[in-house]
Amino acid sequence: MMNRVSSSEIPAPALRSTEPSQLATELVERLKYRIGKDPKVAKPHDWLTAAILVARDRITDKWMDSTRRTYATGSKRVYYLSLEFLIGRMMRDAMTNIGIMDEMREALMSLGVDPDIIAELEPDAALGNGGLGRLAACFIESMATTDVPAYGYGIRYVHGLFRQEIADGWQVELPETWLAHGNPWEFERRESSYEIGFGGGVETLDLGDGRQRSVWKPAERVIATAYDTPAVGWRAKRVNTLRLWSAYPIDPILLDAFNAGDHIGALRESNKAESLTRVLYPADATPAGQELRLRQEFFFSSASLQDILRRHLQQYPDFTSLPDAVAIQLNDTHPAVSVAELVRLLTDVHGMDFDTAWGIARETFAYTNHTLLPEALESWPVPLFERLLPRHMQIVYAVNAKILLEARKEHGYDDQQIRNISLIEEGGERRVRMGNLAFVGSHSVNGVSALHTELMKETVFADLHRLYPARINNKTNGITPRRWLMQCNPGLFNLIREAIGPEFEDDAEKLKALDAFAGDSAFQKRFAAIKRENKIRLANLVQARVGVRIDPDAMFDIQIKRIHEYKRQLLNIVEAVALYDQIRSRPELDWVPRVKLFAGKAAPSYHNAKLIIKLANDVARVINNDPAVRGLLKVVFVPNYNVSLAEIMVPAADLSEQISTAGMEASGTGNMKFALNGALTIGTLDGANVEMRDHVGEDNIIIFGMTADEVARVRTEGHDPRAIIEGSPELSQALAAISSGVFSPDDRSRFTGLIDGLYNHDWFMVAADFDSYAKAQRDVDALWNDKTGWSTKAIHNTARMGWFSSDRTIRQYATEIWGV
Ligand code: B1H
Repeated sequence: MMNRVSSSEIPAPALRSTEPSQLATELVERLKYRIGKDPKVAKPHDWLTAAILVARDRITDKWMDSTRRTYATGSKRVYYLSLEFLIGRMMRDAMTNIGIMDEMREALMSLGVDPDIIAELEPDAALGNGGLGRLAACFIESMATTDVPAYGYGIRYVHGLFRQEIADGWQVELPETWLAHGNPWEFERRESSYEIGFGGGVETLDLGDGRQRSVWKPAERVIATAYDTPAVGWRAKRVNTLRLWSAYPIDPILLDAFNAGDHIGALRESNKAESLTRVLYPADATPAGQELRLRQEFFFSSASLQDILRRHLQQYPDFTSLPDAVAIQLNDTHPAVSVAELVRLLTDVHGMDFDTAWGIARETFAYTNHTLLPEALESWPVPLFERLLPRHMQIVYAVNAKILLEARKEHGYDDQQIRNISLIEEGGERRVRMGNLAFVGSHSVNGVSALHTELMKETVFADLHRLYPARINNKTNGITPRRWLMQCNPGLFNLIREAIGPEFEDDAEKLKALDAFAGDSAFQKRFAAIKRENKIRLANLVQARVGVRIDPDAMFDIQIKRIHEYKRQLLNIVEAVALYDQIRSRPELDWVPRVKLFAGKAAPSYHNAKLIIKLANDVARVINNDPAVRGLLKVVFVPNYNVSLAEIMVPAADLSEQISTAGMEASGTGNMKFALNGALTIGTLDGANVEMRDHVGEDNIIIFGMTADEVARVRTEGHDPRAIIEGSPELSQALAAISSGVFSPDDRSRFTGLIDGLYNHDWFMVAADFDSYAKAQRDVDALWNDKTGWSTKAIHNTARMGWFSSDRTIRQYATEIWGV
């Protein structure tokens, strides 16, 4: 940092050859000098590390190039703050994007190394729970691809999302250890370390001229140290940085205590500090609400902001230019405490007055909301917030006073409206509302699908929206077509390239040209043959992991996502039970052979979600072993769902289940991955399904069930699920079977409570939507029997999903929110 040189003084890196022979030379060199192994004794793991190092060195050249370019051009920087980055494996992505994939395979093979075996050894970086974390990972790749100078900021969890095992049908959580063999992708940056405080009190300094300054005196301090991972865009146009923070103690060991014989006490502080970044909270769509979580949120927010401000001062004289040089995107409310922390840093540390600091904060931050579930809106008890972050509590109160005054004086808000927009939830335990803080502290508040954004305006943020009507906007989610087509489905990728040429590689909307082939029978055959290959690959995996044989000529009907009642895996399982009944009672009918596949993790404390996993496994055991089914229906729960497993399941799907209760899935992104890979969707008019229907056309998607408006109406007016169930013989029979223990002979009442919930309130409309869903499934069967018709629709899906590229989403963020 000290001796800054201008970019013109540094020669551009010589373009390195990508000849396999050159790569092979580099592999052996890295193996010897960086890993210290002779090729003769190197283990597959050593080769993996060597391959990553060869790729990383080439990426590093581009990385420095990108960083220099950002400095030289004075471009605005985007900071994406997220407590989750669900990255998955990095090697294939990085090598495809820098264009050395085939050459590297050849180089490894020339050295007698099987590239597929070493690729399988790379751990799946699971620093996230589900869609929100995976979206952040797609965005990081798309920001590099679209040449947006960006940094992702997050936490370097030692243990990411738990590994799921299934024991006797139940989910068991085991620790995940992605760093066990080291992480060759990252660079430790000891010099980028910051102190982070907690607790203590606030002192007021008199500055003499009538002005005062607050000084926070924290009682505890830890160090945040940066670890950087390069994020390569398509064709390596740009390489951005993912900067993850790790917590360290200020004193690694209290030597006095140690020498006095207190060996445990000597390490207590150190353990406490390091525990901050040890594990990812495994909650999804429901916040953990634990003190450690608030500490994690503040820790990474403060470290990131200190880093951003330090970088800003290297290029600018002061912070008045911050909103012109910096855009900070808050990925949900998890980093929302950043709003107060930025105000604190600007006022208390850098001497700015409060109103100016507040204005700068609001111009700099933007907030993305990812859920409307009331239980998911983060809030912290005031006593906890105040104890951990006393100065931030004062800032929250000061902001609140300002906003409430404005609302009352200028907008005539009544008491109820004031209560709704307040940063403090009153009545009962007082709590700090992080959603409201993020809203008022940002110039942009976006939803993640058109429907979700409209519902945001009508529900959670109705009164804030009236106060700031220009603030809420929509940015429909997207997925990166590199990982979710090019890399996970090379067969389909090559077929498309042959048919329409390579333009779609740089602009996914060019996939449209494939529409012309939808009715072409020769093309349909090749499209179907690739799907079949992908299904065989999945069938082999299922055989190996679950021990169930599945027929690649059956329809693969797949629901993979976190297990949650609103996502309604239960609806799918109940329908499987109803179908099972029918196949047995009407064997003369021509049933379409189907395999219903499930995968997903449940939050460890979410009782019903874990019970639903057990139900899927109990139902699977009975159906798969009943000779009367004649193999026409199989049910499979594939354990330990993660990004790598999705990369095998998504390309193998014929039918994609996107069946959430309308109004509850903010967007969904799995829905997009399946359709892009030529699956038909059966889904509700929820989240981004609505826009998918608009793009693929209503003939190419199967929509069923209540709309969001209908769900809202039924919930306020009340409905009678018992009458609905009694009016549907199929449903009654399926529920009676489950409830009475047909699938759980060892514990006949295991599912009685779960099914009673459907009779008594049916909050998620499982009973209310059942008949419509079952009918839609029989329509799907009819479509399946028309092979040509099915292929046509599948090809239209692939052709028309280009708009859902995260490159499009990022371009919209860039122009409409970030101004880059
Ligand atoms: C989404 C979350 C989420 N919405 C709290 N909210 C969490 C909430 O650990 N926590 O406390 C973690 C995650 N995740 C998902 O975001 C939505 O449910 C999806 O519909 C959406 O596609 C995805 C990305 O926008």
